[in-house]
Amino acid sequence: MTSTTRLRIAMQKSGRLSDDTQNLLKRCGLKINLTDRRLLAHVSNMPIDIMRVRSSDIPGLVMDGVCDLGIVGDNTLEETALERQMMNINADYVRTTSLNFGGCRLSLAMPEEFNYRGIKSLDGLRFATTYPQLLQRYARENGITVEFCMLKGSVEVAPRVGLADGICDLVSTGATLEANGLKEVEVIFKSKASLIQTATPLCPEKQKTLDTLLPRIQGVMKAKESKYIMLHAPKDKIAEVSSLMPGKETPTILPLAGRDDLVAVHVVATETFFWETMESLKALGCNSILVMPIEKTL
Ligand code: PRT
Repeated sequence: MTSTTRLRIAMQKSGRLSDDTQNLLKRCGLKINLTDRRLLAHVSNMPIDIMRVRSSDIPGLVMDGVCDLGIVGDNTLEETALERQMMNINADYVRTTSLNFGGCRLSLAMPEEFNYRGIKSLDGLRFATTYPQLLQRYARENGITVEFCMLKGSVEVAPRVGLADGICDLVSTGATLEANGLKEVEVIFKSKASLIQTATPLCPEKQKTLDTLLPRIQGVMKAKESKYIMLHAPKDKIAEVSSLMPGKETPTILPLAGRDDLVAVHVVATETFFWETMESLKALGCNSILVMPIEKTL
């Protein structure tokens, strides 16, 4: 159990999630020096400590109450939870919020020349993986039996060296599979980073800190997905222009100094704003179309 009233957050020390996590915390206004080698970094302007560890250790640290919160991939989280359940170790946690980075999928991949005829053609085969629990659960749910060999890295080489028939590994672009002569045949789990929290209620001081931090995290996430759109539109085309705007937000219509024929239209779009929409707006006589990133929103 953590001994202080400072909120302790576990994050990946170095790897694919560490930069995004660090940026998120900084954009939430946390003043923190993560450049030195200390594993426990103090946030100077909020009662928060950041513990920098391996990603695979984060779920256990949160489930055991050593850290109050953790930022980790759903793949690691689910694999750890299944492993602990199997060993009768506490696997409780709360997913506080899903984050919009670290996206990937856990997939089954076979050598290019493998004749894939659906999931049943994988029955009895052997897979190299870092995720044996997720693999076994998927096999059970699909009525097949698979063997596995545990590899923590370079999983992709296993079929080539005769260690396994296929692999069960994370994929994002698919370039690694292609480079190793493998084809993706089944997606078994979709993953993103999540903010997780210990299942034990926090003391009032820590809860107060979390109540301040969480809306900031959600604001940063929302801002990342949102765009501020500004344009000049013909006054008699306001209805058509508004109907082209993405999202449910009502645009703000403002007069333009010295122009009776044009108005300024401003809107925050939480959905993708496509080139096609810009071209349609232009065809309606709109000009000075600006699409800008939003830094924060509350
Ligand atoms: O910190 P620790 O060493 O314990 O964890 P780790 O070894 O899993 O760290 P890291 O940094 O490799 O991954 C951290 C987390 O990033 C993962 O748990 C996922 O939640 C997420 N993530 C997102 C990925 C990928 N995308 C990803 N593409 N993790 C790994 N990969 C690897 C994959 O294993 C394969 O080797 O990238 C390769 C495939 O990438 P593509 O783009 O070629 O398909």
